[in-house]
Amino acid sequence: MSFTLIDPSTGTPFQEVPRASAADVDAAVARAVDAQRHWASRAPVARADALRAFARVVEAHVDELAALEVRNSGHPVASARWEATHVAQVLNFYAGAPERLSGQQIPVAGGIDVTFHEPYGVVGIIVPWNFPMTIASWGFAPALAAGNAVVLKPAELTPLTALRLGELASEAGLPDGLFQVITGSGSVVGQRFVSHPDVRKVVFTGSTEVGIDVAAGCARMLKPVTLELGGKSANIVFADADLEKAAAAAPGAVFDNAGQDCCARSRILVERSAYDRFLELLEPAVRAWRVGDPAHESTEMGPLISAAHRESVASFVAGARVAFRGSAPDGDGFWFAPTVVFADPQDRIAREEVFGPVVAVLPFDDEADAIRLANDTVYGLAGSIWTENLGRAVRVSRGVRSGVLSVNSHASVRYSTPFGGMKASGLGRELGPDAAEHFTETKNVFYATEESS
Ligand code: TXE
Repeated sequence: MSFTLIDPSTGTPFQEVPRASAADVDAAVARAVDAQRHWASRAPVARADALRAFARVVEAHVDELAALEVRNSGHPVASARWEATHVAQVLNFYAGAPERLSGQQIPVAGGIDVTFHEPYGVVGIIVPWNFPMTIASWGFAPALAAGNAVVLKPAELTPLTALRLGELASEAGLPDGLFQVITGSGSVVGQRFVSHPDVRKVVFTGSTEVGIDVAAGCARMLKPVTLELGGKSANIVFADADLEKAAAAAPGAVFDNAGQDCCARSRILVERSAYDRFLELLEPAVRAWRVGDPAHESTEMGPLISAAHRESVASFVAGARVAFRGSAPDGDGFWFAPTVVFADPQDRIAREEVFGPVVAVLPFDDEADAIRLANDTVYGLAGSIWTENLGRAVRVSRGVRSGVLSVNSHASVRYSTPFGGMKASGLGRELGPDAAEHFTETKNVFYATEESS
């Protein structure tokens, strides 16, 4: 059994990929259990060196990985190269962790009390199609660093870079069975990660609906789970902001990766007194957004991932009040032009995750209204605040219920800083200084020092 991959920029089928069964997962987990035991017993510096070697091999294959992502996912080549480089950086960053996962020594009477960060064992990672390489690495790099083995399931639509990363791990000398990539459907492979007793932690990135189901399954197994789910993030523009800069940056904040980004600032909230001026500045920036062949160096946005997804995105725009649009190529491929719509807070387009190059613009009256509107969503992943007033930047960034905010910037992802959502956007954090520790459980040991009589 297999499934067919389709090049999203041409609509052409180009490769078959195997569909694993639950029995295949069980066999992989058995290999992982064995590999993990040896891996965890290696000296911390040996695990660090192995991860650095993996990072170096990834660095040497950045162009190849990027080309795979262009073909499989339609990502612009410059973005895909950034993504592959980011994977190497994430590995390098967490290569520092094995030698830094220190426990505590706690003062107690009659002996010594020490804590250890014990790896879970085997970690299951379920990855979506929007950022196949980077999201995978946010799970596997810290999980491996903490002494775990990893079984990883890429999305059905976009498995190629994950499969190649699995091969590169072996080339770099990681032990057999330590990092295995298993292609297949969510309902079979993903669910087996949830139900398998030897998979001791699950990391899931995807839709909120499936994430809830995965969390419920993990709860039945008393299994910890990290969830990175949907978003409806606000880009809040105050009248005192540098409006030119805010308008120039807004398209990138929502149209990057064709809007298929959990951090997409898909609502622009603009203070009423600056509303007309901001839209005047936004229009040329949207029209200048370069949509086209993802293999071209200057392309800023490629196609959507699939025909079905394009239909879903289009359903949001049908009947909406379109302000203006950018352009997209005609012909085959799942193209969709960047689109700006006027919206009211209760409109579907202002509430649900579109996951496409569509942004809703809404006015607000004052600071309190901006915070209220930004929080008027079930989600709480990311967001941006544009203002020249420092006090306001502090107040609003503390008032918005989101896990990742930026002021006068749209930066959301750095391997060295924590990433994750509040409310329906997720549970737990990835990346940053503490991520390796999240793949361990604390063991407390008391060593009695009293002499036995
Ligand atoms: O996600 P799914 P889909 C949102 C976005 C998108 C929508 C649907 O709005 O349009 O979700 O995308 C695996 N048990 N996001 O259908 O189904 C699946 O195989 C275990 C936002 O691709 O959640 C894939 O590997 N696993 C999000 C992964 O889960 C299961 C990123 C995600 O698939 C499973 C992606 C099951 N029962 C989608 N069913 C973001 N905000 O970043 C599926 N999977």
